Amino acid sequence: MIQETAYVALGSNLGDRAHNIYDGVRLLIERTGVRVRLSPLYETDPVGFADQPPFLNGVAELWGKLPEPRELLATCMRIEAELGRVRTVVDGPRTLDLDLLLCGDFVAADEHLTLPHPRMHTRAFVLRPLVDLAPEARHPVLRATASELLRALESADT
Ligand code: PH2
Ligand code: MG
Ligand code: MG
Repeated sequence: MIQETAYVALGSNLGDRAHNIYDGVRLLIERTGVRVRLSPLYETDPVGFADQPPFLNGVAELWGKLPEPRELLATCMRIEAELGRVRTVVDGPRTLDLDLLLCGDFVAADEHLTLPHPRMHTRAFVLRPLVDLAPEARHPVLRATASELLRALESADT
């Protein structure tokens, strides 16, 4: 397989949030064997289901001989479960959420996997750290860079 770049969003709002995120990154490195860079982490207000604690959010860049996107998704879900995630309310509190944002130019839309992530361009808590890591990363469907998407979102908000 060729060298590829993927981006994974990390979010935590239960327990030791930074520790959960660093554990997630460590397990991503161990399980995929690729290089990982982590963005700065931001404290953010919950979007959607509002009655829950604030989140810590960041984005990881994975670079190397990546597993297939569906395998990478399965790896993310296993790591979430290992770090104690229990699914109760949709969008509710979690020890660690790992969302696949982009896998190179791969596009998918079925019941198991949607790539690019269907809400990434609407969420500042994803775009801000993505821009820190990779302002030129391109959304293969919207055909815009991460920094263009963040600018569009910020001007829509104000
Ligand atoms: N994740 C959600 C829903 N709402 N809000 C913030 N601030 N950060 C998140 O990671 C987040 C959210 C669903 O995954
Ligand atoms: Mg999520
Ligand atoms: Mg998720």
